[in-house]
Amino acid sequence: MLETTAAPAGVDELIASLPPSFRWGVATSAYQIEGAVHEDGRGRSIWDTYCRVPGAIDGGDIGDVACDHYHRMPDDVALMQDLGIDAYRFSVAWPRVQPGGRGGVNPAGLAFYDRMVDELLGRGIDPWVTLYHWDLPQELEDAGGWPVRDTAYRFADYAMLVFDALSDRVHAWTTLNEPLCTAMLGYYRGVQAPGRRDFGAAIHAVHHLLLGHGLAVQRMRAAAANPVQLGITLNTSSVSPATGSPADVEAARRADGLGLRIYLDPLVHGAYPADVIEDLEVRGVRVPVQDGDLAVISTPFDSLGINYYFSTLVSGVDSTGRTVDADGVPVELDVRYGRPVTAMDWEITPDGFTELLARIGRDYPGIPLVITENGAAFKDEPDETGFVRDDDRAAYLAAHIAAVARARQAGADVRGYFVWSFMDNFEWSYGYDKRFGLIRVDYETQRRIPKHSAHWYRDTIRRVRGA
Ligand code: IFM
Repeated sequence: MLETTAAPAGVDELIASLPPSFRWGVATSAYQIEGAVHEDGRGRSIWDTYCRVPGAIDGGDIGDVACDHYHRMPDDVALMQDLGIDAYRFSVAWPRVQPGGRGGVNPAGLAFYDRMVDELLGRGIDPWVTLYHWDLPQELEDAGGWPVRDTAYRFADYAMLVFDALSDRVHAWTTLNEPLCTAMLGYYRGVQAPGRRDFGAAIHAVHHLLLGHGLAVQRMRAAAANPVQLGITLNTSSVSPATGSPADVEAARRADGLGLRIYLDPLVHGAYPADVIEDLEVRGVRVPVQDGDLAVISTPFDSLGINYYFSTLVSGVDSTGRTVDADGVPVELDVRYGRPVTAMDWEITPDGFTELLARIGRDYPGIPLVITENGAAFKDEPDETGFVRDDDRAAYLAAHIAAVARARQAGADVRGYFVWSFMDNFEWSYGYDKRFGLIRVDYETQRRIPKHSAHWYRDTIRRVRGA
């Protein structure tokens, strides 16, 4: 927990320095809030399957009901309006719109998002659509999932079903949320759906995710009848070596390569980084690039979404002094800074956020940035009315928004900020125990109760706007 609730000197001034044009929002994703997994023809996703693997999710939780947002959407949008946000970032559930991941559209599933867009616009909130936030149709996983090239083409087809239906009213489009999690946590570490543990498959997934992004951007751009903002969202952290030793410096280089540059270099520069390719060769893995792929992947896009939670210190030496583990894999260990942590046990490192944004601005210039997620889980303790006095969350948000303002002063072109998350929700393999919301959800009754941080966020937006 944070040791103090008082904002460090300068935080308020930094936040107040953000311009009136800065966009403020909140974010969620479909599987984490919607529930209604069997309704209106929705197909099965890899998360429906994964949640039923014994031991995969803390407490055996599943997303079948989640926040019941599918049935409560208009009330939830009304609560968003109370926050005074400009924009709401949500994801579309692929298996709702195209149940088996291929073929025609499921009109009943698409209608939910159509209604939501109208509801948002009616309340003066700009809809920001993310097309893929991890809920791959199970049938596509059965056919090989993201490690298989065909999935990239299936994704572009699905993207067009949604784009054709909503782009008359939606201008902000994100293809993928956090491809690193899909590839590395889903196909290598096995801690997210589909729960596989195959490093080579994960690297193939990286390439096919990027290819799917590029194909979708090309087709959306060609079809756009109105001005659109097309982008992708990456989760990133600022990586530093634990010490100046060559082993630690090398480990930090490798972590940065697989954490950030393997995505941004092909997206922006049209090539995978040479050192990453060498690291992969050492591990017997090749990126499955075919002729023309890199031109597709580096199709220009308009906005880069950054999701930031913490920075990392890395060591290349394990506790026994080895630099390579028993499987021949170079050691890469996270080391503590010794900072206070959130309920996720993530260290609170807003300074790393400034460094990261300034560095992205320098190494990948000319691309507007938007913070598409930032926020924190804390051990919320509601009073007898259900109200949560979450000074810790408000302090976390203040420190990180100030870090964004500092990065802007250092030259990073950051244009907006979305809190993760609008409301408490299903935190993947951690289940419902980890609460990130501005709004408390009482899962017994589905009652929504704005926390102190929700009031703080609303007041902050007002202050910056000078309203
Ligand atoms: O809840 C997730 C979200 O789905 C993706 N980004 C990180 C969040 C917190 O872990």
